[in-house]
Amino acid sequence: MFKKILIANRGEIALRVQRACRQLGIRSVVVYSEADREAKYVKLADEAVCIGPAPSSQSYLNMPAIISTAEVTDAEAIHPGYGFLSENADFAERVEKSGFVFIGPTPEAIRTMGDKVSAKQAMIKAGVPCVPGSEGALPEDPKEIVRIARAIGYPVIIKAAGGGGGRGMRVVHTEAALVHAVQTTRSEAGAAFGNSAVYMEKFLENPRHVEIQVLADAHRNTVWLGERDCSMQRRHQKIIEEAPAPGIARRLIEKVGDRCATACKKIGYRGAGTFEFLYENGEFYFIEMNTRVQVEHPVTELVTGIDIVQMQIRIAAGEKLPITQRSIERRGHAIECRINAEHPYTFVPSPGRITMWHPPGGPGVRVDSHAYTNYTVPSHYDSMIGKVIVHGDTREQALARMRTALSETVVEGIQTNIPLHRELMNDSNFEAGGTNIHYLEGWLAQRKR
Ligand code: MV4
Repeated sequence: MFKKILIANRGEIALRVQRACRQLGIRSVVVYSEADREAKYVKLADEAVCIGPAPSSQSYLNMPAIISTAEVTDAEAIHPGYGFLSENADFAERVEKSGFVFIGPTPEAIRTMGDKVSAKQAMIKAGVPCVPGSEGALPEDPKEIVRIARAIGYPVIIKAAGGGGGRGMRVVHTEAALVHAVQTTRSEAGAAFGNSAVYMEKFLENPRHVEIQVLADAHRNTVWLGERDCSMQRRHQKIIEEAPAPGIARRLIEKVGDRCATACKKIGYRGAGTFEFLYENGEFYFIEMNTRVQVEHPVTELVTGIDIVQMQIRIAAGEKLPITQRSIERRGHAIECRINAEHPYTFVPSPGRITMWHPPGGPGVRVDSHAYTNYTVPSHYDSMIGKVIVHGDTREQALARMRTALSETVVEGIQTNIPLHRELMNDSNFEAGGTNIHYLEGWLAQRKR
């Protein structure tokens, strides 16, 4: 096992990784920007090194600064968290070329999954069900493009190979609009991602976003840890996630989960990963694979009892997975609410000093946050300041625990989205379960203030 790990991230996930290291008896080094000097994980760190000014381009995205900090502190491995450099294949490669272990998949796997066309091709080959669409990238010939769209049937969606997470997409409803839409998406993709390749899929109108967590070790052992429903989102930012996904047949989930685990084995995947699916009319359709630990990983941890971040570290150290698929039992129901420093109605970010921070507690309640009373939320980064996660024997019990937890939570000095979560936990459609990816935006448009 490693003696020392460098944590190349900030906020709640830096604290989460620090805790996993401590529990494994590993010392950790945190790197931080000038804006994060007062953060909790910096104060709690075994070692902390300031690597640059507030803008992430000069700190959390500064590869030479991070790698040279690993060198001078004698760290053996680097955990990238989520966001920042976590899915940057060039970073993973530079980390390994410098003699450190990148806690994540191989650079090749990150690269394959980062290109959404090659990711989909790998999944089709590995037997994962995908959205019907073009075989690979679209050709230049307009006649060919029209033929492909006719075969799929309208509406179709044009997506950039270099996009993902909602960037670089365009829905097309008619043949008249098709060729122009492809051209526009191409040129936007070229400018935004340096890759003008685009592909086409059948556009699913009212799907849910359901994703499957996997773990794979370097010895070809792979498991899936169940699914998460992440449909409650606004502008591609998830705000509530839960496990299991309400109302989906267990047989079906098991079939898809097994396909994901088998696919990992076939492509030689290593580390933690997430298969993102759209779920509509009783069918799963793969869209993208994430090669990092995700914000919403705690709901899976609570229903399985498996520490995903510890597993990432143990896998990177070359250990065999200590669990088999048969040993994994999923118990009860978990819900996560992301707490953002933002106005609850306008969503305008609300950085500044937290004058009072009272996190909730009690049975089945977990809070992952780096915040504390008198902590100043910097304006330079994502507005998420923590997550409240609950677990119960049933979805009803989890909901009751979340309502109680949110009623106890006090955050003063800044605006947060806690009022929004309190309302949603009492919304009859959320209570019923199974709302789709468009539900929240519709609800917000109708909402009485
Ligand atoms: C889609 C889709 C409908 N049909 N693909 C958006 C994020 C990116 N990961 C893929 N996205 C979508 N792809 C087809 N063929 C609808 C979306 C989509 C979406 C997906 C997941 C969660 C929220 C979403 C919000 C809008 C659109």
